[in-house]
Amino acid sequence: MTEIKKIRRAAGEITVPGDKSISHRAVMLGAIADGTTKITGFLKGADCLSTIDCFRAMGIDIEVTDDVITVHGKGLYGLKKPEKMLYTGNSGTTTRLLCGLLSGQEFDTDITGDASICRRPMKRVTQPLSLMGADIENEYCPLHIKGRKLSGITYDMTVASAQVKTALILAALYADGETIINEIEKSRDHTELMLGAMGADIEVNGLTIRIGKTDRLTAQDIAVPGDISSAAFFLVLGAVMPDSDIVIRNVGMNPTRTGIIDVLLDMGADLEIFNERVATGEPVADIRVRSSKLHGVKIGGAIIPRLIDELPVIATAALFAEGETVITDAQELKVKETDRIKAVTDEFAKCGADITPTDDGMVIVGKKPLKGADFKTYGDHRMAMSLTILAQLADGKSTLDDAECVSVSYPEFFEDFYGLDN
Ligand code: SPQ
Repeated sequence: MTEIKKIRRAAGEITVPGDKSISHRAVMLGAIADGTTKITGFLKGADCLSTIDCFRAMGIDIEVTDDVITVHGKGLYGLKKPEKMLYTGNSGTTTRLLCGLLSGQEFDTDITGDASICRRPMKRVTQPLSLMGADIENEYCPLHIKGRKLSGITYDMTVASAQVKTALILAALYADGETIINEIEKSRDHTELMLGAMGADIEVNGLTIRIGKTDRLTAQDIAVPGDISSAAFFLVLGAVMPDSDIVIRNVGMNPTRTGIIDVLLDMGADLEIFNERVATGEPVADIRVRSSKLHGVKIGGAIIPRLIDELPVIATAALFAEGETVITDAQELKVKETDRIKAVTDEFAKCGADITPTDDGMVIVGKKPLKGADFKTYGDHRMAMSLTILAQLADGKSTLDDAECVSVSYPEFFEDFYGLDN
């Protein structure tokens, strides 16, 4: 149990660690590109380190120094059969993207992860991949992937998921003919951007992606921007804590990820976005946030995939907003590291919050008096960080059962957090 210490005010400057989604993709695509990929700003969180381990186990030489990750790519057909089962830790992204990438290889692979990964549904990737000819045993980890010849398909997605989309895109690189994917809502598009820059045969037109069989990817150096999903905790902290003023540097502003900004502005947050620029094809900016008077909002529809990972911390902001916040269309929260609808509502209710779970989201009535509590994270990094912010404005002492789980996406979270106390 770790006590969550309270800070007096949140003020100063921070640079959040690299984007998790982009870091995974940089290693994966670097491994199957021809040439050397130098990655700066890489997130050395547990999930991305699991991706590195998996590719090393498939014969890819990856050097890790303080500042740079160097991936010595072996081309599209250069991976070798791992000697033992690949272990993806807590990372849904690693597990699901590997399903797509490994379906079309000339060898079989076994994959598993931790207890949380073994509970997360894999049918959402194995089922559409099977339409391309993939042969993956089991709907939950451990999975056995039999390398097969794949054929292109036209696939209408049934869920707004970048992991499903990317698994299909990676398989399509190896498939005969063309693959067309129609998304139902736009999800994060880092794979499409990176593959385009590496010379893949890929075209995006609104919600439709076309991928042709690709002979060669050309390695590119990649500067990973700061993760907006990590910046989200400080955006909410700055908005809800009295007398705060935080500048967050180098935040990735890809429009498929900026739903948190739209919602906070809609809630009345005092945000300033400046120094806008582009780094390796991804928009980046600095953001200043100051104490704000928030009010409740409705969040649902097409914005949900653009902020799905930020919903626990958006729910935290709603606790301090005047009136009601209603979150709908977010049933995907149930299949994350834990069921985030249940985890958020159960834990927030412990401290007296007025919060009601629904089948596809939650309803929160803000400005209720909150008291500290002994919180459970369910091993979920985003729960741990959201609860740390909630605890700042709750009366009395709060603890976390597993503060260490922040290392999945933000190993230095507590250092950065307490560093703002001045
Ligand atoms: O990798 P993992 O464990 O699935 O991580 C999460 C997170 O909160 O960090 C989800 F639990 O992020 C996913 C995100 O929810 C990362 C991701 C990606 O990099 O493609 C896509 C989203 O998942 P999905 O299921 O909507 O495709």
